[in-house]
Amino acid sequence: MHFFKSAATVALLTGAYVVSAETGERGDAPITENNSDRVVYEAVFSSSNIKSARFNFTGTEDGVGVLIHACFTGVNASQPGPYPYHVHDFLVGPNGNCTATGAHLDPYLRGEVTACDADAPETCQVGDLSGKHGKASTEAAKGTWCTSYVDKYLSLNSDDEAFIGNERSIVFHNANKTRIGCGNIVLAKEQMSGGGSYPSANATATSTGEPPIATGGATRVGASGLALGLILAIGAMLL
Ligand SMILES: *[C@@H]1O[C@H](CO)[C@@H](O)[C@H](O)[C@H]1NC(C)=O
Ligand SMILES: *[C@@H]1O[C@H](CO)[C@@H](O)[C@H](O)[C@H]1NC(C)=O
Ligand SMILES: *[C@@H]1O[C@H](CO)[C@@H](O)[C@H](O)[C@H]1NC(C)=O
Ligand SMILES: *[C@@H]1O[C@H](CO)[C@@H](O)[C@H](O)[C@H]1NC(C)=O
Ligand SMILES: *[C@@H]1O[C@H](CO)[C@@H](O)[C@H](O)[C@H]1NC(C)=O
Ligand SMILES: *[C@@H]1O[C@H](CO)[C@@H](O)[C@H](O)[C@H]1NC(C)=O
Ligand SMILES: [Cu+2]
Repeated sequence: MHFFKSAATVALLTGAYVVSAETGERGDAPITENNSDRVVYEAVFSSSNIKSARFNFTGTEDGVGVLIHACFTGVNASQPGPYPYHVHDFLVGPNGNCTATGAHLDPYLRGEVTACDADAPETCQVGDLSGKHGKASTEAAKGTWCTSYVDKYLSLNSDDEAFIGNERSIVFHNANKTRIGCGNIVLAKEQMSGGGSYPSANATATSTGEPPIATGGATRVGASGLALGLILAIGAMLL
């Protein structure tokens, strides 16, 4: 819920209800482990408004989090930037329909209402890559702009709720949130021996059941949020 951890003490001392970051209804996103650096997922797409977007996702040497490389080339300069981009819940629809990708990957149900606080990334929607790591620069409208980072909350393991390999997609937005490009995240490589240092946890194992569906945050702000905030504040006092 909308409750800022480091503001807990302030809230306790002043009795004030501080809204800054929003923890999911199901808690903060856990740091993921066992992400093999022999596994590579990709998302590559283009649209009338972006010449190319290329993502790759691999595990890390110590298995913690997912290493992401992303490059954006030739964004139509008439599209206002900087550009947010996210992991969305569903595959791209027929004819490149970005609306069909649904909402952001948000297995811990923190919703959209409160913006992601990059200083508390565990409280952000798991799929909110630009919220946690910065929006794509308007340099992408002049040529190519690339970025690279480890996101500690995505997973390459099919039994993890933050798994990105079960029919997820990437959506690229303009500054006013219009979806201007999208593409599916697909398995590019799973090397079972050699080549990497972290053992494969078998990310291709078939995932069972429905993917968790982000429902958006609108229904979760209000009295229950306030109550939970107070309960958490009291809990923090007891620690
Ligand atoms: C990672 O793998 C180790 C060894 O198989 C296991 O003990 C641990 O529980 C795994 N961690 C997660 C988060 O699955
Ligand atoms: C991921 O993309 C970066 C930048 O384009 C590239 O240097 C790197 O080789 C790619 N890694 C994999 C595993 O595809
Ligand atoms: C860029 O977008 C504008 C406005 O939508 C459009 O008129 C123009 O044709 C686009 N440019 C290219 C190169 O697609
Ligand atoms: C968002 O930006 C696009 C491209 O500039 C424009 O066509 C659209 O009308 C804008 N939408 C809003 C809600 O401002
Ligand atoms: C795009 O997908 C959405 C959601 O699935 C659907 O409602 C809409 O009709 C589709 N639009 C087109 C042009 O197919
Ligand atoms: C990974 O999963 C696939 C599909 O279930 C299976 O065929 C393969 O043997 C597994 N590989 C390992 C190393 O467990
Ligand atoms: Cu999005």
